[in-house]
Amino acid sequence: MKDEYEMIFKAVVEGNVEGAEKLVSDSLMGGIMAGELLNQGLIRAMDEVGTRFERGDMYIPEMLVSAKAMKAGLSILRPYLVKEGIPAIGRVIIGTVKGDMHDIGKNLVTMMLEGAGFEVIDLGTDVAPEKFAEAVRKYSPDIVGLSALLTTTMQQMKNTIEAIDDLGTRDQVKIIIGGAPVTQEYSEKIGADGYAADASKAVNWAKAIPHSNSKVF
Ligand code: B1M
Repeated sequence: MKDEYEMIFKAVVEGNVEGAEKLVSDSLMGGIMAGELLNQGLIRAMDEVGTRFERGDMYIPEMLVSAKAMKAGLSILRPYLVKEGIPAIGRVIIGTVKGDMHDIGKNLVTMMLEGAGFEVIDLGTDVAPEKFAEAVRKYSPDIVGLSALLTTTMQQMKNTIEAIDDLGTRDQVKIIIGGAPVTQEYSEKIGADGYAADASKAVNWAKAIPHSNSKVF
């Protein structure tokens, strides 16, 4: 394993934003391929972050800083990945449901999915069911992710799934839901395909389903 990969891995796991950015930039200048830096450095690091989080060796604030470092490195890499034609492993549309402004968890899930190699289209917060449905029609994602933090906005997840069902292409997309008040049982009740209790589990779930919409970054 090249030293550069190890240094990038360490910078991301330790949440060293400037370090990750500089190391990725220097490695590119040194002639290392962007795809290798992505897989051997950034994605491997976020896998490690997910594993440590699941073991209880890492907590949300640290995970957020690692995700930030990964994002900083990824922003340097992105134009080179386009040039190299490295495909994203799948396309995800994500958002916090209507009436709900909480976005820290949703942003964490987004960053972890990007770190795992997914293209993520983030619709933001307070996203109406029709807006999700419109985005599904426009972008044909593999996965739709819905986040809700309030018991009062959970119902919007059901409404959103119904709006997506109405498009008539429900078999082409998988829907995952998450957020503090959400449960596996609720996910089954409203017809979602999956539930994740945290960002790391959301990534594992997303990686495990088949993806047809891989596209260049
Ligand atoms: Co509000 N808030 N908040 N809040 N807030 C909660 C959720 C609450 C539990 C606090 C409490 O009373 N104890 C409570 C909800 C009660 C309930 O419904 N049962 C509450 C309330 C009541 C409110 C307001 C109504 C308060 C008011 O104005 N009276 C109001 C609502 C505004 C609105 O949305 N319309 C409100 C406002 C706010 C702030 C704006 C101040 C701020 C949000 C800032 C922001 O997000 N930009 C805020 C915050 C910060 C919180 C708490 C303190 C923290 C939430 C958080 O960011 N956690 C929260 C109390 C708490 O949870 N302890 C609370 C960290 C984050 C990383 O975790 O979001 O759970 P979480 O995400 C996790 C998992 O859930 C999962 O992965 C993430 C990472 O592991 N996950 C997914 C999340 N989405 C996923 C999607 C997936 C998969 C996994 O697939 C797509």
